[in-house]
Amino acid sequence: MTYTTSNSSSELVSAFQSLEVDQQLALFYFIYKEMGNSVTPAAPGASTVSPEIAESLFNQVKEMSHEEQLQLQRDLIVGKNTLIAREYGALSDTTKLLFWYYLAQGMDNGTVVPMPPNYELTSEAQQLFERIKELDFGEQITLFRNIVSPMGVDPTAGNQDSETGL
Ligand code: 45D
Repeated sequence: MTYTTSNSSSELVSAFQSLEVDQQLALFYFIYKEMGNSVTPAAPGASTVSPEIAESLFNQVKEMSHEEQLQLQRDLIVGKNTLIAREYGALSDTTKLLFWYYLAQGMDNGTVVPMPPNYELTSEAQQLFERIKELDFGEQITLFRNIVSPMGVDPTAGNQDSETGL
């Protein structure tokens, strides 16, 4: 990996990972909302991003039912060994981030299961959110890459899963 991981970032990553799975999803969505239009998928300098690959993975998810879409996102977080989790695991970190960005956009345009109305963060997740808001943009990107990087299953390293046979 070519970017550096600062101590404060790894501490925030651990704090993020220690939240319950649904809280991680909810917080990540609130982060997306907070970032608003500051992210342009066509951002220059995106050397390791493969929009076509993120998009084709997203297109598979788009076809699923809302229930399956939610399960898939939970599975990615807990590292369940599924076909999509392995496809995800083969992406570069920035492409993983772009894939999450497409999911969040899908939530806003009705192709992906939306957040339940009035869903609230726990105080723990809310506190983490406040700390993330204080980071500058570059630090945020590094943090998000470090959050999405270990999700899914590394297809070159995963042990066989007796349940899925993968
Ligand atoms: O029913 O260099 C709950 C690129 C409760 C370009 C739920 C970039 C129960 C290259 C679980 C809450 C653009 C890649 C339901 C850079 C319940 C480049 C559902 C930057 C339904 C720098 C919750 C990209 C759900 C960046 C479904 C910064 C939650 C991208 C889903 C940032 C949450 C992307 C999702 C972010 C969150 C994406 C999908 C922050 C996605 C967040």
